[in-house]
Amino acid sequence: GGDDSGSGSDSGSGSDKIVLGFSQVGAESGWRTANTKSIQDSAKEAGIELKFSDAQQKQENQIKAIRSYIQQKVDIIAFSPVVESGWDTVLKEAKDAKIPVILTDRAVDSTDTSLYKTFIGSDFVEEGKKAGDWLVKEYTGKTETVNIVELQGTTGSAPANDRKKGFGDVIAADPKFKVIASQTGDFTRAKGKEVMEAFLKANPDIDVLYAHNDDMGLGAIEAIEGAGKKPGVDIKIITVDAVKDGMQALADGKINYIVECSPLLGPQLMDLVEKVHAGETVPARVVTEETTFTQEQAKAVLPSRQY
Ligand code: GZL
Repeated sequence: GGDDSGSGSDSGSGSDKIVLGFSQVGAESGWRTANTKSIQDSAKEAGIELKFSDAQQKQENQIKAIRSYIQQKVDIIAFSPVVESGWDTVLKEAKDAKIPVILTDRAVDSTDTSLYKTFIGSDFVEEGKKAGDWLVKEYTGKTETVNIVELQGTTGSAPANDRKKGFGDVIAADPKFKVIASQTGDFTRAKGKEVMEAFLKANPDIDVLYAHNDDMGLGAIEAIEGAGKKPGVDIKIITVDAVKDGMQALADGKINYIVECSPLLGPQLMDLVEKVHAGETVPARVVTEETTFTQEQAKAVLPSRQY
């Protein structure tokens, strides 16, 4: 297919190799880059032939890529759905072509769970909850209003929907927490900076920023410093991911707390690919292990971080 970059570990004939077609969201963040590397390295390691495509965060490009994998008669299709809705038609085409599908990273809202074999990824509601829990603890005993602005991930994506929900459910317990502005920064630094500049212009007294990923938080830090305020001090910042640049900002005191979202799904994905290809049953849901980091913890682990 025209849009398939065809990169990956296709070394020679290897006719008995499993051929995996993977449609990636894009290259929007440090998390995504690490996720792509994990998938490519693990496919090589497992001797799986990987056909890989980058959709530049556009659903129609992912649908085109999946259709091209169906035409190429790959053994298995895996993808990270950029948004939750609009997948049933193309997933039915894969099912009719008898090509099993594995979801990674983000979920779809299809009610027909026969359309994919398993979904491996984080629990984003839990991630939002962890962010909210930290904030509640941070402001325990305080009574004055806490003005919060929120940089949401890609509109319609599972991480954006669920991180917003998890966080909102926790802070709803105390009326002093007020989300005074909430808008998408599309998981990118550039958009995060742009939206934070607008937030700062419209709201003179922001106490907290909750950003759905490190990259938007890092963009927001540039905007906060540009407005003559100290990130991590004048405005407390909570982000999600824990990629290297985010962890550095945490260690430097510009971010206050990071909820980890592991991008290293490659090894488990290849294991699931092999099992599904062999016709073995696999769990419908595989949840990734992940933790949280304070500024002190970031300083300690920074040297050993893989991404
Ligand atoms: C989460 C993943 C999100 C990351 C962002 O699993 O889908 O997309 O949190 C990335 O950094 O862009």
